Amino acid sequence: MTGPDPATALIVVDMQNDFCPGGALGVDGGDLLAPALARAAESAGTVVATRDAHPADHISFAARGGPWPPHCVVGTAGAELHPSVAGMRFDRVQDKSSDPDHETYSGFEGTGLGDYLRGRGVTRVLIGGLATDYCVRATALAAIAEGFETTILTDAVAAVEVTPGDGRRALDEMRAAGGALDRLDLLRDEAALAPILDRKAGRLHEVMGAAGRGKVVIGLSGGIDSAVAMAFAARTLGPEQVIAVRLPSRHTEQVHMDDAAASAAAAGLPESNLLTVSIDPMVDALAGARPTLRGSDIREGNASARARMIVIYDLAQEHGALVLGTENRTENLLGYFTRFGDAASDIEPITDLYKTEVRAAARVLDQPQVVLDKHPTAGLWGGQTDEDELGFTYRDADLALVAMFDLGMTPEAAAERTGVDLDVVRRVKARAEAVAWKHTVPHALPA
Ligand code: VGL
Ligand code: ZN
Repeated sequence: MTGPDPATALIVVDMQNDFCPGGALGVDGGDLLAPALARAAESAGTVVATRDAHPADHISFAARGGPWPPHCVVGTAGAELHPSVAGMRFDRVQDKSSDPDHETYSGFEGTGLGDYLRGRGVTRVLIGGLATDYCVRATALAAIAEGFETTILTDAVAAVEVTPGDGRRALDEMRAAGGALDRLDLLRDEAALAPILDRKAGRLHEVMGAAGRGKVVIGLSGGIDSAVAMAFAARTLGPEQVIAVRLPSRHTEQVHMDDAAASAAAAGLPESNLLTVSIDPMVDALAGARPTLRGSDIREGNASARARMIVIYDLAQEHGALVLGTENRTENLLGYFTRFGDAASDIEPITDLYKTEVRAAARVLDQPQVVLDKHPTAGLWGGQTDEDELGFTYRDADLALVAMFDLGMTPEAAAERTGVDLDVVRRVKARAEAVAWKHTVPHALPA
C-alpha cells in the first residue's frame, strides 16, 4: 500500500480502553493493533475512529439483562480512545450506541457515517479495530450493504471469542457477504510472534493442568519445527519438564543429531533430559515381517515415523508426560505428514504457524543459527530436502496458502497479491485439496 488514496477510508473500530486488556471488556491483543492501524492509515485519504458511547443504564449491560458488563460509559476513562491510537490523526471520531434502549454494534447505524464518507468521495473502506466478532463484524457488514468496497484487515483486528472460533467465523461471514480479507503482513514476523507465543504459553499451562501432567516428551529431529516446539515448552514449563528424544535410523546423518543437541542445549535442557533411541531394531523387525518394505522409500519413511511415534508414547507413559507435536501449518495444509506417525500427539503448539513463521519464532526463542539456516528435511532418506520433494519453496507455499486459505483469495488474486507465480499457486492449491482428506482421523460414516 503506497500513499494515501482519496477514495479509501480506514475505519478504526472501537479502539477504547474498555476493549483493551485491563478494561471492562478487554480483548486479548487489543492493545497490540496500533502499529498495523497506523500503517493502514498511510494508505487512506480519510481516517475515522468509531467509539462505543453508552449511557450508564444501557440495555446491553447485565443490570438490564444484557450480555455485557458496563463498558464504554460516556465520560469514563473506559470510553476514551486507547493511548496506543490516541495520537493518530482522525478526520472524524464517530460515537455510536448512545440510545439507552437500543443496542447497535455498527458504526453506520444512525450515525450518518455513510453519507459523510460518500461526501468525501470515498468508495473503498478498510476496517480494523475491535472486536472482530461484534463491532468490526457489524460495521463491515454495514459498509458492504452501503455499497463500499470493503476490506477487513485480519492482522489489525482482535476478537472477544465468547465461544472459541467466533473470530474466524465472523471473518468468514464478512467475506461471504462480499467483503475482502487482507493482511498488512501476509506472514508474521518476530515482533508479531512474540506476544503470540506468550498467549500460547497460557494455553499450554491450561492443557497441562487439565490433564494433571507437568512434563512433555518430544521427538527432536534437528530441524526447526521440533526445535521451536521444544524451546517453547522449555521456556513455558521449565527445561527440566521437557524430555527430548533423538530417534535416529540408519539413514540419519550425524549433522542432524548434533543440531538436535545444540537446540536442546540452547533451550537449557539438562543433559539427562536429552535421550537417544535408535529405531533400527523396530524397522528391521517390521522389514522382517514385511520383506518388500525396504524397496519403497515412502513405506520405509512412514514406518519410521510410526516407529518413532511408538517410542515417544512409551516414554510419555513412563514419565507421566504428554506428547508434544511438531507440525506446522504449511505441512498440515500440504498433507506433508504421516498419519499416526509425526502427526500423532497430545498437544500441537505450532500447528497455526507457517514454516516461514516457525523460523521467526525460532529467533524469538534464541535457537541456534545452524538450525535456522538448514534446509528443511523430513530426514526420511539421506540428502532429501522437503522443497525438492514438494517442487516449490516454503516461502512461496506459505504466501500462496495464506492468500487462499486464510484470506479466501482465488489463485489469480493470490498470485497478484503475493507475487508468487500463478503456476506455483495452482500447484500448491491442487496439492492442498488432494490431501484435505488426511485431516479427519478417522472418517466416520454415520448412516
Ligand atoms: C463491542 C461488545 C459490546 C465492540 C461493543 O466494540 O465490539 N463489543 N459492545
Ligand atoms: Zn457496547
